[in-house]
Amino acid sequence: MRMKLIGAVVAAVALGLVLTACGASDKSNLKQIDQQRTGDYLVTALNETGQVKQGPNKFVLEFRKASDNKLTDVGNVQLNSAMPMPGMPPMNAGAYATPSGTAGRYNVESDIQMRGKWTFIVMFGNGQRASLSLNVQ
Ligand SMILES: [Cu+2]
Repeated sequence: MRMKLIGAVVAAVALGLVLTACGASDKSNLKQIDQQRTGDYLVTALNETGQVKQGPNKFVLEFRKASDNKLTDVGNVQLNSAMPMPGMPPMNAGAYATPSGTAGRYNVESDIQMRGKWTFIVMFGNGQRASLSLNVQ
């Protein structure tokens, strides 16, 4: 009886480890730049350092369901980048999101000409939008 109980505990712990490992495979070793929740979605920008440098940039955009934190496909993704400038029209940086091959994960290429606070508006799905802040160094 006692051995059965221990066996069950060992099995549960082993299962937990397997589940943890599976959960981890859903993520990469990328660091978060910024995240916003909009409706049922968590929209996250990530790259290797978690920081954005002036000039050409590549980063990853992830879309997850807030309820289970699982990556979810959102179809076409459009980006609108802007840096508000006092007394001037906002600057913008070209930014393009393309599907990475993993549902819910997109590769972004952008060319950011100026250091400072940028806002990237992310438009996806059925008119959803998120606003991400990038502190460009
Ligand atoms: Cu500027």
